[in-house]
Amino acid sequence: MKKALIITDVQNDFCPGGALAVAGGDEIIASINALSQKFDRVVATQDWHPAGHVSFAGRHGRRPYERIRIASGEQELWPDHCVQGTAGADFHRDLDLRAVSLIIRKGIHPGIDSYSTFLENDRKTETGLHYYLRGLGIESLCFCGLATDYCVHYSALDALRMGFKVAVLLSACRGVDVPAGNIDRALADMQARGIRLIEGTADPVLP
Ligand code: VGL
Ligand code: ZN
Repeated sequence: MKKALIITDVQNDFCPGGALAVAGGDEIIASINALSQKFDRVVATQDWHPAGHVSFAGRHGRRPYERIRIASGEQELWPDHCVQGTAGADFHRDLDLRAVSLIIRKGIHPGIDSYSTFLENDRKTETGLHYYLRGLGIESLCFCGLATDYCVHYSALDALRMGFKVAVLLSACRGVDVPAGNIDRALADMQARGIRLIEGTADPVLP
């Protein structure tokens, strides 16, 4: 069975010192780099927002981490992050991109956020990633990267809905954990739905 590694949002803004820093976000890079050779394809994703994006608290005169209702539903508000073309949106410099054949950029529309790297939060706008993977005959996906409880969680769920076998490599992920307990809730949800949660990355037994 052909399998792909999906490296999620290992960008400066999600690493220590970044605008939306995830604790230990940079600690996972070495294990991600070591994983790439074990897959038929490696895809990297990038959160890639226009300035003034709908997920930015400042645009609504609110504070980061509040929640509001917008056209597409409930929206968490974040500090400005991963603005297109800025250093914060760049991949972390230590991430080895040599094996990456495709980079998917998501959250590119001013009025729609996107946690999933398949379907944006309006649940209609496609990134096109599943056509690529399907077209290559890939059936099994492994997720790693940032953040466990947002982009990894939502992407893994969509992958499952689209009929892929799905695993999440926990030691190669870190989460935001906002609100508190969010990582544990995300893990329980993924497990309950049949997503394989894998602890070590040394020699993962993939689905
Ligand atoms: C993400 C919050 C806002 C993520 C992206 O990559 O998990 N989280 N934008
Ligand atoms: Zn974002």
